[in-house]
Amino acid sequence: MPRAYIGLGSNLGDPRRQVREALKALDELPHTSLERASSLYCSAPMGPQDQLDYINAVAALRTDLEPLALLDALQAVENTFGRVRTRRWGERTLDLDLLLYDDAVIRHERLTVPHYGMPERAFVLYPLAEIAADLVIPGLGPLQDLLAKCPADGLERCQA
Ligand code: ROI
Repeated sequence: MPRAYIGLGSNLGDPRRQVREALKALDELPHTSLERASSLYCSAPMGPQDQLDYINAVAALRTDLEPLALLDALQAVENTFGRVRTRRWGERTLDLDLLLYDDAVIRHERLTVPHYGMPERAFVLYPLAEIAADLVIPGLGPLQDLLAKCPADGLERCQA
């Protein structure tokens, strides 16, 4: 079964609870199971600074959904959490990003895989390394090399 990595983020409502509930929702998707989940991390916002800190995590899924079907399923979960999009790079109740799908490189109008923001995003790379330290990312190289170039600036594990 293909393996997909999903980035989770939230900074509105009750972010910890939303991220935990979202992990459950991922495990309940059709033809999909949650294989691993990172700890929860607290991170300062990337983008406008006048918003609350984020809770972030990364999940590994096993799924028989094709990439675009998985994207649809992720967006449906975001919607059930009442996702509100305010401004660009603004606060959100739940963000689910399809980061990686096996070794696929996808350039589709709705979907770019590997996710374009990965190299700069400590809140993606560090949780990902917790569950997949040896990963080699198509087109980007070893995860450990990306980590070496991406300061953890303020990212903190914040379980419970
Ligand atoms: N900043 C952090 N720290 N975590 C996120 O998940 C996150 N998501 C986003 C933007 C607005 C870019 N900033 C973020 O979409």
